[in-house]
Amino acid sequence: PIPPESEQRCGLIAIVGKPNVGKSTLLNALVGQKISITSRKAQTTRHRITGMRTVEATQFVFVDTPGFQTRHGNALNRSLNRTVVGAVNDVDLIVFVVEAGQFNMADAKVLSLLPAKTPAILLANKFDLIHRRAEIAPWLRAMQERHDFAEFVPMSANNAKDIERLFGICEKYLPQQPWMYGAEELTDRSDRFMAAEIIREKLFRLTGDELPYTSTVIIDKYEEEGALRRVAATIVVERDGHKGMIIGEKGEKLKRIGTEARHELERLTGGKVFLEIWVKVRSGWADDEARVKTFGYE
Ligand code: GDP
Ligand code: K
Ligand code: MG
Repeated sequence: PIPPESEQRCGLIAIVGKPNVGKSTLLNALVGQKISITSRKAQTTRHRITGMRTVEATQFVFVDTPGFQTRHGNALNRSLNRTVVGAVNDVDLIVFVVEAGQFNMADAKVLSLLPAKTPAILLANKFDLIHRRAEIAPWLRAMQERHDFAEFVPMSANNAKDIERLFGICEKYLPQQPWMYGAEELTDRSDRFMAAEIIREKLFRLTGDELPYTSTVIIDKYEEEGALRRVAATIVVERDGHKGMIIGEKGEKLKRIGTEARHELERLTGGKVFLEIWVKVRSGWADDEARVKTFGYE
């Protein structure tokens, strides 16, 4: 039963941190379904991704963000950083994610963006990788001197009990106000958007280190015929050499990217998917403000 509006609680929670600390893994665990793509590479998340979870009278609206980019100042990275800066303002709570026991310049840069007025939780993720837990105490003292954190949560994003506990911690920072979304909604992103993201995830996971930063995916066609989806997508890269890396010998690599993406899209939509993927070279696209915009970055 849906509680009356006067009893509903709802708030925005931004998940921020440097690349690869586990923000998107955390969002997916909180929402209970994969809505944000993940990989071992930086720059996997390039958009603000909203995921919701409604538990009894409380609706948690989580916002996953790109990792803040401190290296190259190209147009794409400037856009990613604007997304991060935009996401930390006007939220009820900030979850600042770091790897437990670690803190470097890239973490410090993100920390400096947090508005002092907004309560922030220090989430020390990947706690499963810490073998000597006693070492965490001095690290935590140093962290508390850096920022006035409202809470400290050592945990692992892939541990279900830790995720349950996190809901309880976040809840008290959310105001009493009517829900923004339906009780069953999980994300505000469309299946068309998810299709581009899923293809990009497979591309990131199946190719070498050089590629991700200079590649993106655009959807040329997304047609629905009952339960069937016809999708055509283009992977855009910056160099001819990169095109070869994606296609692979006898087209094997591109075929694998397509097959894995198709299977995941079929799970997501619950129907059959026909997927065609093309590869196109647009040299310097990530340096070109206009092109970055046309390719869907805010
Ligand atoms: P993001 O860039 O901060 O969004 O990080 P991702 O969610 O893409 O995760 C980066 C990598 O860290 C992936 O390979 C995840 O599987 C891994 N990861 C995330 N959370 C944990 C955790 O709690 N423990 C361990 N061991 N690995 C994790
Ligand atoms: K990542
Ligand atoms: Mg991410």
